[in-house]
Amino acid sequence: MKDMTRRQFGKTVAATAALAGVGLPEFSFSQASAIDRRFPKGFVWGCATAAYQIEGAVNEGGRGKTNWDVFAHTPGKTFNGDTGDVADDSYHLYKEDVRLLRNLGVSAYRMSIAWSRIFPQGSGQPNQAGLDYYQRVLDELLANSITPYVTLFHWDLPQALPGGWQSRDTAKAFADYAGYVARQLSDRVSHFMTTNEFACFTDLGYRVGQFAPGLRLGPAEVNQVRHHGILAHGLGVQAMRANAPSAQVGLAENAIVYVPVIEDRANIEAAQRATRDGNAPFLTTVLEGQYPASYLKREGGNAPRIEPGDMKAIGSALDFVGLNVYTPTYVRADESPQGYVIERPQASYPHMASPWLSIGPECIYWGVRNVSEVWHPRAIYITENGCSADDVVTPAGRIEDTDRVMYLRNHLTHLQRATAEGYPVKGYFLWSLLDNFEWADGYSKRFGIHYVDFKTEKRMPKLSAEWYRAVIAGNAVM
Ligand code: GBH
Repeated sequence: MKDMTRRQFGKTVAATAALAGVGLPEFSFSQASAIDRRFPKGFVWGCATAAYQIEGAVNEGGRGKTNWDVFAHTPGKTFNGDTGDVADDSYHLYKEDVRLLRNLGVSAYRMSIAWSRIFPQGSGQPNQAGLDYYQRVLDELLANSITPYVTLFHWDLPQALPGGWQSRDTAKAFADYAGYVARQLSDRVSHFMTTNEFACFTDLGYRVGQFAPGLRLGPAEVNQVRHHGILAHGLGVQAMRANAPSAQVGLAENAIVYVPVIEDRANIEAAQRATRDGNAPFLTTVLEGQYPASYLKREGGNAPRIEPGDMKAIGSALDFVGLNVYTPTYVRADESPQGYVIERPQASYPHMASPWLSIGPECIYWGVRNVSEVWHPRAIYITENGCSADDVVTPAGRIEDTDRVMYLRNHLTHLQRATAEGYPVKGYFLWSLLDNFEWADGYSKRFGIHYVDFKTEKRMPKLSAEWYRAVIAGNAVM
């Protein structure tokens, strides 16, 4: 088939089918594929960022210190000692960033609010300058017909809160902050996400120690931290409902995505069982309003201490579930009591520039499908998807990130399948608009579709930005 054009191939297929006595409808191959690749009308296209990763200006506008300021300034915690002190300087350059969004043609932008700009001490007195800043950013977006989707907590925790997520009071402080922001900003914002990725600000911060605050606690304490994380979300939802009854409220969660090794009934069911188990302390509990019995049994005496009202708050109904999807976890049905086994990646399994970022684009389809079939949420958004790549600027000043385009195009192909099969996925936010502070990896990993020269803060569209613009214009995989 090497020298065959697609048209010839189509004819051959049709001829073969005719020979086999199978009637094929009259169609041209290229037309059919254009139709198949389209997304539903009104599909939301956006880009995502987070406050500490882009804003900089850590000492301006009355902003209070956060756990990430402290962590990044602790020697040995981040690559090269990098910090978010300046980052993309979006605090000052936000109008330029909105211009980039506008050039892409996105209809939405997912951004986060720095809690410590609104409440420098985490609770108590709000800071008007912080609120004013976000009102300016939101007004700039709205003036450019870009709908803001706002995350309230993307890991930058006010340092002044005693004990951080080890304290139950932090969940209550979050609810006060969420309610206040909902009241103040719901004139400009109709979609809010409470928290971003429970496992990252709980397990990675308090068990693995790779993220702020860099602790390695035991299982009982870790389960309590996890409980405070989902409790913050739940109390936050309640506070937002009370203060902004018409707002759409959800969360952004990097649920583990289980991909059946073979797409047959047994393995698909295995993937669904794994979805409930593997996400037990987080998304499963949030969407079911109780910890799975198997989780409580497994944790035994280390299970979290729960107070009256906690589970009701945690299980608050949501308007949408946001999924941050990057990598697959392959699962196979087996005869074990749990009914499945997880396949670890082989040494030769391909990944993007970040070693953890295994390439398995069907994960975006299974992320949507597993969550839909297990919990039937009203709506799903892909709140993050994207990749790191070893971008270089050519002498001609271009960034030809064909590997990122490959990654993104393949994911959209599988996301389009999810929409075509009727799963309720309403939009897609590409991570990220800009290269930015990649947490423990500092500035060593670039996820942007715009290149940022961190010496000059100059932004340059990569090939992937040009590609995304075409996707949005065509509302189709391009
Ligand atoms: C998201 O996390 C975040 O929401 C976003 O802020 C971030 O910039 C983006 O993805 C890209 O990373 O080093 O092997 O221990 C995605 C989930 C969890 C993936 C932590 C990387 C570290 C793996 N991330 N994980 S490892």
